[in-house]
Amino acid sequence: MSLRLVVGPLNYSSWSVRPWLALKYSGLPFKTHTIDLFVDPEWHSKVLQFSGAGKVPVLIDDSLSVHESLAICEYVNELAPDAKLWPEDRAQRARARAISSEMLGGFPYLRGELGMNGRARTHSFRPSAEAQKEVARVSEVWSASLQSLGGPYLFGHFTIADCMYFPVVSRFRTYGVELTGDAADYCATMWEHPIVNEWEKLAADSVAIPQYDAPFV
Ligand SMILES: N[C@@H](CCC(=O)N[C@@H](CS)C(=O)NCC(=O)O)C(=O)O
Repeated sequence: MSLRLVVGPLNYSSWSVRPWLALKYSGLPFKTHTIDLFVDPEWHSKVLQFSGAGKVPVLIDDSLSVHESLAICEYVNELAPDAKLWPEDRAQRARARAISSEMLGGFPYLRGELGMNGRARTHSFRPSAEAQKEVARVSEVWSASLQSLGGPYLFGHFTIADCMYFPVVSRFRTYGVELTGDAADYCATMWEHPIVNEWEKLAADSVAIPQYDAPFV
């Protein structure tokens, strides 16, 4: 086994951050290969060398190439079952998969209006009514899980569901989204996780993508 995770700049590439967190948490040795999306003139052809889908992340394991963030997290879970990246209880596992899939396919306004930019901050951002509804839905999803299992992570211990929702935690900080109760506590817990702290350092060193920084200057 020789794992290489192909990612975009981790400050911005929310889909890349998700399996990066899962891999880090798994304890499996892996290398990170960053392609400077939108900055490197060859970025698109470089991504295509790893996946015909033309998007990152991609996990390379010897001759195998796995694209799609959630599929990569599933593969990591199979390689490192001891990390228990999914809850052990079947019903909880079903719910963790459901809310992870909801993240993958949903929240278009949140994703569109609150682009991920881990090191940027603004307090003047006003989300649309649609984005506000999605923020409320995220809080509801978090609260239901935290109330059911008592936290501090969505399913008690850290799982793929936390990896899938972390970019939203980061967006809420970037855009000054005010949270209360369970949602606020959950975000505080995530910001204390050592792997999240490691991501913050990498995000700080990411290449700058001017069009993604423009709303903050
Ligand atoms: N559903 C995919 C989404 C991947 C995706 O959209 N990645 C972005 C970077 S965060 C990308 O490669 N963008 C380049 C492009 O769309 O050309 C996943 O979960 O991995």
